[in-house]
Amino acid sequence: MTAEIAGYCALCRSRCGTLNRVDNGQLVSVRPDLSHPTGKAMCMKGRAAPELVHSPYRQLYPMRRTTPKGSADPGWVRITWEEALTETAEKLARAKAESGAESVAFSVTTPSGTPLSDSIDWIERFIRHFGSPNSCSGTEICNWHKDFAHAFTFGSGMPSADYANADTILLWGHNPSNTWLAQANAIANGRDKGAKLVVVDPRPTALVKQADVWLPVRPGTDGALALGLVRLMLLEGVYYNQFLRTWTNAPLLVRQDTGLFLREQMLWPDASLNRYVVWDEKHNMPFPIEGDRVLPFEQSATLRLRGDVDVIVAGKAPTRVVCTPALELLARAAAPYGPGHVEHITGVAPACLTAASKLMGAGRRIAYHAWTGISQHSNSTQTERAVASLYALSGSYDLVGGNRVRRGPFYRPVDGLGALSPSQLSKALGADKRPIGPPAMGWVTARDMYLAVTEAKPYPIRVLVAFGTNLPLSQADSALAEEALKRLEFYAHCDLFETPAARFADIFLPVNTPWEHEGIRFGFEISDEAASLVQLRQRVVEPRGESRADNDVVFDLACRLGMKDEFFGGNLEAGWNYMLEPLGLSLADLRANPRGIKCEIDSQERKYQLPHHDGSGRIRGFDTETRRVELYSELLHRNGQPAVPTFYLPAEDEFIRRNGTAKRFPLVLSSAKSGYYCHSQHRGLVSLRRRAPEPIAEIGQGLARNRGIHEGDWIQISTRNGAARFVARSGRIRLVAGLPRARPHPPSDPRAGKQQREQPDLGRCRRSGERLDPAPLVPLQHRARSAD
Ligand SMILES: Nc1nc2c(c(=O)[nH]1)N[C@H]1C(S)=C(S)[C@@H](COP(=O)(O)OP(=O)(O)OC[C@H]3O[C@@H](n4cnc5c(=O)[nH]c(N)nc54)[C@H](O)[C@@H]3O)O[C@H]1N2
Ligand SMILES: Nc1nc2c(c(=O)[nH]1)N[C@H]1C(S)=C(S)[C@@H](COP(=O)(O)OP(=O)(O)OC[C@H]3O[C@@H](n4cnc5c(=O)[nH]c(N)nc54)[C@H](O)[C@@H]3O)O[C@H]1N2
Ligand code: SF4
Ligand SMILES: [Mo]
Repeated sequence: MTAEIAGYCALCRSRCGTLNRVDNGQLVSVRPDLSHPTGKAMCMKGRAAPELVHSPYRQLYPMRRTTPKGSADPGWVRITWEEALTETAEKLARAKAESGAESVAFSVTTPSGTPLSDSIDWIERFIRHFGSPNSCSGTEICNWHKDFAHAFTFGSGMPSADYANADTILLWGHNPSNTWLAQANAIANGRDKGAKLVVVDPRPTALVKQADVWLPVRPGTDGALALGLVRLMLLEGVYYNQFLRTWTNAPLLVRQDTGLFLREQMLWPDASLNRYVVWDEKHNMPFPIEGDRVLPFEQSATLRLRGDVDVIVAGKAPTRVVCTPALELLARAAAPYGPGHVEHITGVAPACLTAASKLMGAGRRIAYHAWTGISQHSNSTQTERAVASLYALSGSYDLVGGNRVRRGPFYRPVDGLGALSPSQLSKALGADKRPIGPPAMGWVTARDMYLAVTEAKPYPIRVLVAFGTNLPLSQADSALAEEALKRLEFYAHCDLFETPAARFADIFLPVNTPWEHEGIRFGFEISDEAASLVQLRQRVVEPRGESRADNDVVFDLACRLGMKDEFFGGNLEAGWNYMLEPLGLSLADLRANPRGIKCEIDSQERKYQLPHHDGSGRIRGFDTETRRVELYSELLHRNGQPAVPTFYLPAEDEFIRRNGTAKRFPLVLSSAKSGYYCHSQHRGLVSLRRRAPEPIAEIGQGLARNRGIHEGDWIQISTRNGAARFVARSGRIRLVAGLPRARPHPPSDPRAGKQQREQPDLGRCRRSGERLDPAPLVPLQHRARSAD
């Protein structure tokens, strides 16, 4: 029997609308559903879904290890789900009772590069209601800067780029043609309508080849580049003046003695309010303003934005204090980044900088996205601040053709946010070092988690439950990752395959692909039409073996651990209906409409300028302390961080500089995704592996020449932490339209000088001293233990 079932591919953030053909219970093909708002195209990964679903390498039964951890073979023996879940629940309950819920950590794979988007809300609910503040989910690598650090400037995560209606499309360390196909499609639409394209990327990607301006930045130096652009735009006066005055904290005065905003009661102690203070140029005096009331145009036009002013601060002895408008402080932070200095640090030629700034000025609607190119570096918070401040100068936030804050569909969230008590949250690993960073939300870095396992610092992590994740491969320091996984008292791992991480598990719980279970999606992000669609993805084939959905595992474990009420008596459908209720929908409605149902969303432009519902005359503003876009962040300042964007060298460069090892490590390494795979996955799918059989290192032509490396040679790359082999590809750098020929490779660390030619250690792993023999690669997920 053949059928074609509508759905969407959940393998990555793109969530492309699909039509899935099933023949006699087998998924045989997947093709784009052109009627779906994200269904204009599909990539090879999505098309390879039949190979994933029916892969002979999948693990289909719960298993328990029988050999010591670290053994090449875990000696899996098949057990029942009942045994597996009873034991897992017991271990969690015991650790919680003896050492607190914080002694149980969770490792959660990414919803942007796996189908975990089906279950992430319920998993987070489970973790929070269980009481653990320690969830390790790659936050430090790919979402902290855009989903959270962005809020230091705008009070929200980075909103969705509306490329299709933009005047300028800015891709900053983001390559959607490989990583987010529906957005690549929207970019093509925008380009067809005349949008200009600016790409900031060290590599000549496919989109770079179409770009109007390419900024080939030296990896990790994006902060200096963004500050260079801020400087240029301020100098040339091409910023959106009225937006800066009305909607950012540019005019608010900052006390130079404390770094805090000047407040009304500092000047007039008897004032009943304690508003922020600005300087009125017309009357040459300070006056107070509220962040969430709009000044009439004539008044805001006379606010001082540049230079210092002296004010008299009240007190026992009135004191003269120098104060500076926030914009001036931003301008001073950017001042050192003249074109020559920027070129020295970043390798980007001055002409490219000028060309880019022309496409980013006021009056242009700029849609941008900045992703892993920024976030994977240790300086990403400040880089994000610099890029966000640059974006603020354009005033494009929440404009059609800019970055859109769409609200809705208004379903009931279930992620359990707020369920963790402040005292539990304060125990998050790393909270002492990064109190307003990811630990404040219960997200911890892999490194902090490893050290809590191996050194019991600051307290021991005894148990780990992993929903996917392949820590030794996807996070830094594989050796430490393996050591930590080995030392855990108990480790339960949910996955489709026996991966290098799963090989350390005590209990393996087999989950299945999105084609084997239902999934629900509230909004598809890329356009108003997509954002309003609520869709229940149908089960397309029966679950293979005894595999289950992550949601089923979570609901079952929750009930065993006394969270039955929070998990709707263990009934996922009841939980989904609870989410749907405010929309006036039920699962039955969605099942009857497999292509989804359009729901109401709020997609008005500039929602920040709408009035509050309370009739007070106040406007919504931005969700920041000053209710304005924060060019100056007092919050960061109070937490010992720079209040205006500041460029730091990435930690590795800094380490090398301090320790004088530039001679040994003269080159810069960064990372990019393959369009054929997600992270460490999919290497066992033949149609994909055939296209990209080997790990690739792209190197500049100059470097290749210097080292005598030819296209296709196997090379070894060594860092302080280890070594790995790759096939060399020396990218062909093309002329960028209308601009001087860019350098083939951004200059490596200028301090390294001619030591560039020095050969690194070849042939041995630095950590283990083990010889790395160039044996042919085998798929990572190659160990089939059980069959259907
Ligand atoms: N095919 C595929 N798609 C995916 C994924 C996948 O693994 N495979 N993963 C998903 C996930 S989890 C994520 S987070 C997203 C990530 O999506 P992207 O951010 O688009 O992913 P990357 O390719 O890692 O990085 C984007 C670009 O940053 C550039 N880059 C590297 N270093 C720097 C730098 O220092 N500065 C700048 N400006 N650019 C730099 C790289 O050359 C690359 O072209 O993709 C999602 N989609
Ligand atoms: N060198 C390098 N390292 C990187 C990156 C890079 O580009 N280069 N990217 C970084 C980024 S952006 C991220 S987000 C992280 C990702 O890091 P991880 O989250 O560790 O991602 P993967 O390596 O793809 O491993 C995902 C695991 O989840 C399993 N899996 C897939 N689907 C499901 C499912 O539905 N349920 C469950 N339970 N398991 C499932 C897969 O089989 C696989 O074993 O890696 C980071 N590390
Ligand atoms: S881009 Fe590919 S993997 Fe991602 S959702 Fe679309 S078809 Fe699936
Ligand atoms: Mo990611």
